[in-house]
Amino acid sequence: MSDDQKEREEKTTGEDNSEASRASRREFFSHMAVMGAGAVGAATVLPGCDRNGNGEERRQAQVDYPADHVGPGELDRYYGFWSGGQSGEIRIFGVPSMREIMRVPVFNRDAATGWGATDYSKKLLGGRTTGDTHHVHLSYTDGTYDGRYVYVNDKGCARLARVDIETMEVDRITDIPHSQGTHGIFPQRHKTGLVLCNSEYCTPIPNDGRELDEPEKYAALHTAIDGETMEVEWQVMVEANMDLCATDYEGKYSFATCYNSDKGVTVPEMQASDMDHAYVFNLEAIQRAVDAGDTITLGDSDVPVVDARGEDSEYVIRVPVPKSPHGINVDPTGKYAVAAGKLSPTVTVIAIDKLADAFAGNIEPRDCVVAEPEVGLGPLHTAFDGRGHGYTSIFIDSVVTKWDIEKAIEQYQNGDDSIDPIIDKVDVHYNVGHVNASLSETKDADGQWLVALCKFSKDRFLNVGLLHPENDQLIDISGSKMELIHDGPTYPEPHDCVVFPRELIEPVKVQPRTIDRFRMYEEWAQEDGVDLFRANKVIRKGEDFVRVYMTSVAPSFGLTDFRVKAGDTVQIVLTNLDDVEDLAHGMCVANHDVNFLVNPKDTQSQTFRAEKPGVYWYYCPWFCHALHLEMRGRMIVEA
Ligand code: RUQ
Ligand code: CUA
Repeated sequence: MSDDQKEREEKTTGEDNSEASRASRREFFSHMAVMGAGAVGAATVLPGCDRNGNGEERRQAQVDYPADHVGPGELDRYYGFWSGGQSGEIRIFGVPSMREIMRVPVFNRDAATGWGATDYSKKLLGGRTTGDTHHVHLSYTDGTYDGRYVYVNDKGCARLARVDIETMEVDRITDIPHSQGTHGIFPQRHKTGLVLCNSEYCTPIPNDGRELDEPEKYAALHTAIDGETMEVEWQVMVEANMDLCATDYEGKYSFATCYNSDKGVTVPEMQASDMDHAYVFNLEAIQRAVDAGDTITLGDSDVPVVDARGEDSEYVIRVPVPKSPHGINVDPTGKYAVAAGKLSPTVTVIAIDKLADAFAGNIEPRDCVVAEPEVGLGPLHTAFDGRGHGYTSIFIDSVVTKWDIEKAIEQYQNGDDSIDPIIDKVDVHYNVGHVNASLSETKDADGQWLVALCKFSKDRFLNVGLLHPENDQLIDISGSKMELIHDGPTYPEPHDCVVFPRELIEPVKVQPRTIDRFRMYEEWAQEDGVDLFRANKVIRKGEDFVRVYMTSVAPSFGLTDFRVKAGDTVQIVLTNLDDVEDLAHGMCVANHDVNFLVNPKDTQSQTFRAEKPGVYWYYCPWFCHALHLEMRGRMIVEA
């Protein structure tokens, strides 16, 4: 292996593909086989048939593995967390293989896990079954990811959810008062801290039937949610819409792009003016106002609100930027915030250390702009490599533009057109939205991989009908020229992603029962005088409500049958006693639309009506054992 190849290999999969680590993974699989789950791994490839469809020729040609090759049994060097857009979920990818490894249901109804149907998920979701996840961010300590939480927004219903990384399960969902189209979110980076959330849409506030036809009076809110408690701490009311969000590295400021400073309600109105704004929020001043009670409340919400509509103030200043800005991204040094023009071919670089002077009134907000390089038609988002370069996604041109931040500043200051900050452009396929690079949004940006989330795949994949997949492309940015490495079809529509080395998080393999969900089950068990790990019984809780406690150990349930009466509401509480990693069971009740997953040492529950007398088999839907099909029992519904 040449040095070059070795370096590639290390960057691709890290050191952990040592014989020892592969051996330990082998042990796990042989353990599964001993348990009787061997059938799971019995792949069937018919003789003479290559699954790639190209036969021996292709196998021979594959001697030179490409840079993103992560071989069978090898692990990716990086994790990627993708938002799932209209699917309402989060997806976990491996980078550079770009394999989708897992999905985390968030605002959606997920049939595989029962999310959205189980009792606790229903309680978190408040009866809603759809979502639109746009931005995923991890919690921070000292400017980098601390591996505790993932935050994700729902643009559809103005919510912020938090995923507990230890168990990869949503543990909190917070409704944002008086907000519509909650879009940009960003956690504070010195320490999370607050998670700031923007309302993209302006409405009457409170939105109770007043000012229906007076859009000039509509307003929007910049909301701060405590990343630990997930409580809404405060809101700042501004006069116009807010799109993307960012925070600095010191906890002083948050940012929002405003693409519709005219407050239009039709498309032509929304793009009328040549200059819009980047709002800068002074978090210390806002906190002082909140502490001093210098706030109002709105409608039925008791969240303190700072009214900062209209003029620049100690709370917010408006930096003029051209035209209809979309993304705003802070570079890994924490010195610059870069707003992308969308309808202008430029990005605007704002020097964060000048903002204090602008807040003090010593300079104009526009004086904080230190560069405005021309990057292409339709710039949307900018990622960074930690070596002084920005990588801006260009929607209309379908390219990613790599540019030099300091050169752009020099060009702007000297008005010198002989200085060209543009280093490279690479075609992407097609119409790229977000780009994000490994650790780009932390002070540790490592400049290895860039992911381009393309909104259209057109001809890049097999034709699958009316709806085409998105195309998530991987670009190697470790050299001076960008290199497109991989096309990846994804189910609609990931908006954003974060990519970080796998060492930064450490999910568990057996349910530690630490999140809030278990408080609910403990309360029930106490109320009913049972031990969740032993109980296999039916407890009648009222005229027509029964709670059925059950345990599971492969390949049986603790109850071979249970009896209820027709018309009963039945709540099945299933505790999985198995503690072998990935030995999941589940509960599916025939013809009753009940189906949920129970991981090792987990408890889950679902509630349904048993309408008609008869015998209904319940069974385990997760392939858990050689006798998996026998893992079933009868629900007997008496007349
Ligand atoms: S957005 S394609 Cu929802 Cu982040 Cu820019
Ligand atoms: Cu338990 Cu299948």
